[in-house]
Amino acid sequence: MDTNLRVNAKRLSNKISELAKIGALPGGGVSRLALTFDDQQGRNLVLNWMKELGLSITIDGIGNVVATKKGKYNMPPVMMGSHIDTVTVAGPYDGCLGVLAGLEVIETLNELNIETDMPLAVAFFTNEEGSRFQPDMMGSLVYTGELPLKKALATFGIYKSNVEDSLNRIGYNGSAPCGTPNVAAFFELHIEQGPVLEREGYTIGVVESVQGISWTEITLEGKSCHAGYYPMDLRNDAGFVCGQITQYARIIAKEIGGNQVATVGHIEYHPNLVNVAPDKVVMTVDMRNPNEEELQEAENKLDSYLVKVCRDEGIKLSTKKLARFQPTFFNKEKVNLVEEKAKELGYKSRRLHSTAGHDAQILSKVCPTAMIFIPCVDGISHNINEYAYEQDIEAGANVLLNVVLESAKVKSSDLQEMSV
Ligand code: HGY
Ligand code: MN
Ligand code: MN
Repeated sequence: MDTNLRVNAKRLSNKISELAKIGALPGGGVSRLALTFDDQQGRNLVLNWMKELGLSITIDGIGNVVATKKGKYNMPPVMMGSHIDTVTVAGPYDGCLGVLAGLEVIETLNELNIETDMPLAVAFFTNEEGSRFQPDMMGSLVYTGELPLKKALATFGIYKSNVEDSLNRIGYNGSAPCGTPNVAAFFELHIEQGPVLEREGYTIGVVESVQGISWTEITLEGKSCHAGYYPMDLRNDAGFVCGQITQYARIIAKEIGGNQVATVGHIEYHPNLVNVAPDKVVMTVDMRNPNEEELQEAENKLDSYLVKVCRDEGIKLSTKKLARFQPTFFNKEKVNLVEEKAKELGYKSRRLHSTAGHDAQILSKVCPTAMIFIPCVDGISHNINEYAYEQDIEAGANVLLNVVLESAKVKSSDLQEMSV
C-alpha cells in the first residue's frame, strides 16, 4: 500500500509563476542577477511566504536565508533548498523550483498537522549562479565554511561593485554566523538542465554526482593601433588571440571527447571600437568533465596553448581561476532513498550525473546529500524558453516530500543515545 503523501501541484506552480514575475523580461524569461534590486524583490517575496508558513528565519553574513519548521526533537534539521538568483536569460525553474518545492513540502505538512521528529528547513543560498560575482555557489561555500566570509564580501563582480556593498544595498547582510553549518541532511530538487530524462522518457533523475568545473579568467594585453594602416606583422592584437582561444576551447572538447565540455561565455574588448585593434581583452573559459583526470588534461592543454599564442602575437598574458570544483559524489544511502521513493510513487527514474553546478555539491561536504532531477523541455536552461511540465514538477516535489519525511525520522536507537 502506497502510504506516500502528495503535494498540491497547482499551489506550487502558482508560486513559481509568481516569483518569475520579479525580474520578468519584456520578451519572456527572467533576470534576477545576484544582489541586484530584482534579487532583493525576489528574496522579499520568498521571505514573506516563509513567514506565512510560520517558519523561523535566519539570514547570515553572506545573505543565505534558512527557514526552519520545528520538529519533535531539537536537533539539526533535514534541509531542502537551492537558489533564487538567476542568470540574465533565465527561465522560472532553475533554482527556484528547489526552494519553492521545499516550501510546498512544509505547507503540505502544516495542512496535515504533521510534525516530524527532526526539524525541517528550507534554504536559499546567495549567488549560486556566479554570473555576476565568481565563484558560483558562493553562498553555500560560505555557509559550509569552504570560502571565508571576508573573502567573499571583498569579491568584485562584473559591474565593478563588490559583494559587501551590493549585499548592504539590498539589506541582506544578515547577522547569523557563517561557516557553522547545522544540517542533518540536504536535498535539492532541480530541473535537469540537459536532454537525457526527456529524450529517454524518464520522470525522475536520481543524481549520483556532479561533474568537475573549471572557470578561468584570461587577460590579454597587446597594443592598440589604427585598424587601417598599421602593418599586420607588427600588430599585437589581443582580439585576434581571443578568437584563437575561443576556437581552441572547442578543439579541446573535441580532442578529449567523452563528456568534456568547454565554452567562452564572457568577453570584454577594450576599447571595443570598430577602427581600433583591441589592446586588452578579458575573457572566461568554462570547462567541465565528470572525470577529474580528463578535466586536468583540458586545463593543461589550455594553459600551454595560451602561452604559445600569446608569445606568437606578443601579448602579455595573465590568468585567474574563478572557480574550480572536483567531481562530487552524493551520499549513497540518500541517493538510494530518492530512487526508492520515486519507485514507490510510481515514477520512472534513472540515475545520472549532473552537468551543471549546484549548491548540493557544496552541502555534500558537510552532510549526507542527494539531488532529484525532473526533465526540462529540450533540456534547455539558462535560456528564456526554459520549461518544465506541471506533472513533472508535481512528481519531483512528491519525491522530495517523501524523501524528507523518511530522512526526518529519528530511529529509536538514536533516541536512546539522545536521552542519555
Ligand atoms: O554554472 C553552473 O553550473 C550553475 O548554473 N551555477
Ligand atoms: Mn541552478
Ligand atoms: Mn543556473
